[in-house]
Amino acid sequence: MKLSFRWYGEEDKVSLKNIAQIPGMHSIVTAVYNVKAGEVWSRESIAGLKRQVEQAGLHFEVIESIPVHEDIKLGKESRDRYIANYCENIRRVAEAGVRCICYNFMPVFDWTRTQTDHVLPDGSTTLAYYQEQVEKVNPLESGNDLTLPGWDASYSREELKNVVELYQSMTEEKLWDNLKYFLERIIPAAVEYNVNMAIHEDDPCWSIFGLPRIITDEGNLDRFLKLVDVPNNGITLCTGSLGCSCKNNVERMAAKYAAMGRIHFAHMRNVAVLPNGFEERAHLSSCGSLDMYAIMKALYDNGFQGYIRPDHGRMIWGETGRAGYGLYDRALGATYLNGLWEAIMKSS
Ligand SMILES: [Mn+2]
Repeated sequence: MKLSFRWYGEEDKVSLKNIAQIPGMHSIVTAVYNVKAGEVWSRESIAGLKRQVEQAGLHFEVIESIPVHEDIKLGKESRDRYIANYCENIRRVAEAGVRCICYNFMPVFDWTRTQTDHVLPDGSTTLAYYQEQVEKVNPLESGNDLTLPGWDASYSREELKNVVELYQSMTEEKLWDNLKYFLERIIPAAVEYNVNMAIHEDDPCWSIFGLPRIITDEGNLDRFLKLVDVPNNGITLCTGSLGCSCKNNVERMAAKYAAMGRIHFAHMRNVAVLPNGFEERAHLSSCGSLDMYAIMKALYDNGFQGYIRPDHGRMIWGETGRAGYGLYDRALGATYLNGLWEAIMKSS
């Protein structure tokens, strides 16, 4: 495995220098952030990221993410232009040395939590999802001005309502059709430029506000991989996104898809599954519902050679900043993942 760490560019409070001091760190996971979804990234921006990452002694091999324009997910006629731009971005980052691209195919919302500062008993803060809070903020209900963290701030309240409404008549089957259309056009570019595409599961892995969601469980991941059945069409195994539903056996999925050579990237995060939702927890197995050792062992035993990053961390030791993406708890997570991997390797 190649240990990696997400970095939000120059605006990030966490410096590349600090990330490089985490033992065993290999790669930076980043993206060009100041370009609208669907547009082409400039070669200068990509080269600038590569230069900074390499100056810190790290590798520039993973992009998270190249966003998929909403018109592609909606299957609008304008999608062909955005798909052409997407292929051009694949080409440009590949030419800069990128080997793996994470993306998702979730309508409207990239991720949904109801709180980003839930206080745990030890005083740390974390992201959480409580069903009763979700129901209070349904954008389809007029007169509702509440928002959730993670919502795209570029949408006005009215625009958000409109785009959520557009999806109300879309079936999951139609979304599958639109995903297939997209993959059939981008995967050949990924093959040509020798890049692995790694779709991220829907987070959380169930429908909210009537939006269709399809990258949610083992049956759907099986179906996804068969849409374009080549190694470059793979997944990001996000343990927290899949593991927030008790129905998903993340360890079994890690073993199965690693054996197939289709996991190109792993997001390692522990969650506590609750009757009314879930809370993100420290990485250690005993802090949440997931057996992180068993998942790492499943990856190791099945020949996983891709990138791994500690996913979200709590805010600890007084750190402030982007919720889920502080330095300290993610660094603890990275060190824990290193320890698990070394122990698994030496005892195998
Ligand atoms: Mn993730």
